Amino acid sequence: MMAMMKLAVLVLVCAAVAQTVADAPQAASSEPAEDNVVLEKKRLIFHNYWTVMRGRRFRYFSSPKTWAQAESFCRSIGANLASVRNRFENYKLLRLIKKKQGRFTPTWIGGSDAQTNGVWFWSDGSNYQYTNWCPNEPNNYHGRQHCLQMNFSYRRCWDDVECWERRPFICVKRRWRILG
Ligand SMILES: [Ca+2]
Ligand SMILES: [Ca+2]
Repeated sequence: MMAMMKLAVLVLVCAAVAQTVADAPQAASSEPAEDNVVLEKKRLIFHNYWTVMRGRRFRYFSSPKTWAQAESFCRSIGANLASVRNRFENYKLLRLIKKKQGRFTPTWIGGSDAQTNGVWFWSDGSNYQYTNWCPNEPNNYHGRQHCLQMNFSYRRCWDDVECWERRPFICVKRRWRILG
């Protein structure tokens, strides 16, 4: 019983200390308010370049890169190569390519089966469920096609292709990733 009481007192003391510690930084934190204004401005400027779609933001980059270079570039701005989760997103990304490029052109998105042939992943960790493969694709031609291009052929469908090919690409950001 005594031990229980001691424990209860200890818990109370710890709670009081924790509260004091929690209060302290707030009292001395007038600085971050200004930072938040700057951050908000940057967010707004940055936001204009991105197409918002159901809580995610997409951006087309026209300068051709290899798949790995493109993914690396997307990561450098806090994004990944785009995952495509459904038909609506696929359609909207095709329109985005057309709008930015002036024509339909094969474009990297974030699908890859480089780890194990035939097992596809999205580089942003999304579940790989929806697909829009062209007929007879992915064919892993010559055993060396491990990266996913969309907008292939007149059907504007998906094709697996050699990762070292250079393509324009689309990055995606989750909504909560404000900067970076
Ligand atoms: Ca493959
Ligand atoms: Ca192929």
